[in-house]
Amino acid sequence: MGDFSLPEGSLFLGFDSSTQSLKATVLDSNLNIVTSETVHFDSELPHYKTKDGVYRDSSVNGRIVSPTLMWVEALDLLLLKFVKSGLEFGKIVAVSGSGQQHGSVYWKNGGAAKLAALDAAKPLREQLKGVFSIEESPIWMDSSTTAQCKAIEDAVGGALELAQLTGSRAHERYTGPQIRKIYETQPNVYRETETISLVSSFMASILIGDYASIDETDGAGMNLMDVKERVWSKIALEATAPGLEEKLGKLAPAHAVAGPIAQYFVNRFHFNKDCLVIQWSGDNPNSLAGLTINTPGDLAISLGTSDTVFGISSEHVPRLEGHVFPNPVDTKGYMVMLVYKNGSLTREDVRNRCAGQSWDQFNKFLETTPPLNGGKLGFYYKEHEILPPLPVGFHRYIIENFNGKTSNGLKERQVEEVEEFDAPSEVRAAIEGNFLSMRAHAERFGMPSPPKRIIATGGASANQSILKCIASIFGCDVYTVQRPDSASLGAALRAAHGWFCNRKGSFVPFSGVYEKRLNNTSLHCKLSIPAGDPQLLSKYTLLMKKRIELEDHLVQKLGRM
Ligand code: ADP
Ligand code: XUL
Repeated sequence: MGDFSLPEGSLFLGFDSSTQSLKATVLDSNLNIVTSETVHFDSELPHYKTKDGVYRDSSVNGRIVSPTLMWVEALDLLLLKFVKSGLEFGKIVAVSGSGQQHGSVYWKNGGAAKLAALDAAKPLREQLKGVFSIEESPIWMDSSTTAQCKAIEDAVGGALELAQLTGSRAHERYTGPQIRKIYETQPNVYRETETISLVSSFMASILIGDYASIDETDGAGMNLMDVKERVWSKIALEATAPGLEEKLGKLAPAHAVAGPIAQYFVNRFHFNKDCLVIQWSGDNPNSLAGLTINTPGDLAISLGTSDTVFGISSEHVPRLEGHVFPNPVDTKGYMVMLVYKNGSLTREDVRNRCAGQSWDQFNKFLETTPPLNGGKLGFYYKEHEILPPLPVGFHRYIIENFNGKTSNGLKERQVEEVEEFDAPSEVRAAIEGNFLSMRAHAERFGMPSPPKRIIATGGASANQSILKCIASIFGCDVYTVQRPDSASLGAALRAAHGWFCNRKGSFVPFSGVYEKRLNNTSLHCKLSIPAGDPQLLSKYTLLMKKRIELEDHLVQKLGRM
């Protein structure tokens, strides 16, 4: 296995540039968390006037963007916070990061020259103002590209063909359809764009003072990459926009060095000039790394702005639902994932409407309502949902006399659509709905059922009442890690991994980096909630089937694709 010791006294820095905030975690050479910081966009950078870190454009159906410069200013601010807290920048030997997936940045002609000439006397924001051909980056919440998705799928021979080739059918938030829309609607802007970055490679570009490659894992979230070969797909590129390969640059594996840290950061923050920037990747892939998921039976559930379920797989089976990416810490395997747009923000909406804006009250309702909710099922789409592809809207049903007894056929049960539930039932319907849907789609996607265990992460994984519902509905133990931000932790771990690979001159197994240190507090997964009662599980199985029937019916009536 070789020597996996990290230099004594060294530090590893991992960022997470996500929808609502920029976070960072610093690990020491034993992979213990030394410090962390967050910049919350709405409250700490209020002059951008974002809500939840984004602009929802009411004039264009489904257009959701974020001001690109806000991400830059957040980096200025976060590094200043580290200066104030006395972080010894000179000890950081490698940096990496996570970006919200699919979001894209458009550099105007001349952008590279600006990046190379950053002046350490000035903040980044001042210097990067005006370098983007589009100032508002489309992000993963955007759903304005249905026409482009259809055109791309048609051009490559259908949705399943595109999934076979790139790992996913066309999705509105994916970068390829977003680029095609820009090419179609703003051809001049497309023409004057020198380089297109993902959020991940954008942030890495600032750190190296040059355009960083897109990494092979986050690159799979574009509908542009051949997921088996890990190269740009000529067919997909042609189906998207002319002259695109040139604007995307080369792909690089996630463990590769993007470049040495730019002189700007050496002069302004006293980083060591030998500090390496390891390729950034997507937030979900880095969470997979941060949770050290390496067993096919383990599933991770991330409850952040989006809700995601993911695990690993040794093969690529193309499907219309869900996504396949290259595993960011394995040169051959895959990562499989399902994504829900109505995650924390939709739960917050239910909390605000029904529980006086208080998680405590929300949890009280969860604890005092019975599992199965007396057959009350809800579908809450505050945003256009991805899975299933349904528009904004709330739908509530009661399955009469539902007691979950297996002897009665479901078909005989009466289902009534209702306008509202009482507040406690609404809270339970929202949470049970989240996880019944996740379980049904995960099973349909071929994910392990029941999973060996679930590791929960993201902001809402701090909520024990929610975790209890997950354990009952999935019928397995639920684990958590010390901190809910596995994406920045994973980025810091990948920084250490990339540093090793660079020292060795080739890929080394990721497990070598963390195996001996697994009991360290930052990596240690602890059992949070044991698997629920098996009888309750079989009742939930029946309720899940009913929910899927109702969902299929809604998709037929209202679905987008
Ligand atoms: P991101 O995907 O932007 O990184 P986070 O993982 O930081 O998001 O999660 C932020 C979300 O966590 C908030 O929108 C909030 O609703 C949710 N959250 C925080 N604490 C709780 C809690 N106790 N119960 C439920 N949700 C919570
Ligand atoms: C993944 C996705 C979201 C974003 C959130 O496909 O769209 O989970 O990565 O940051």
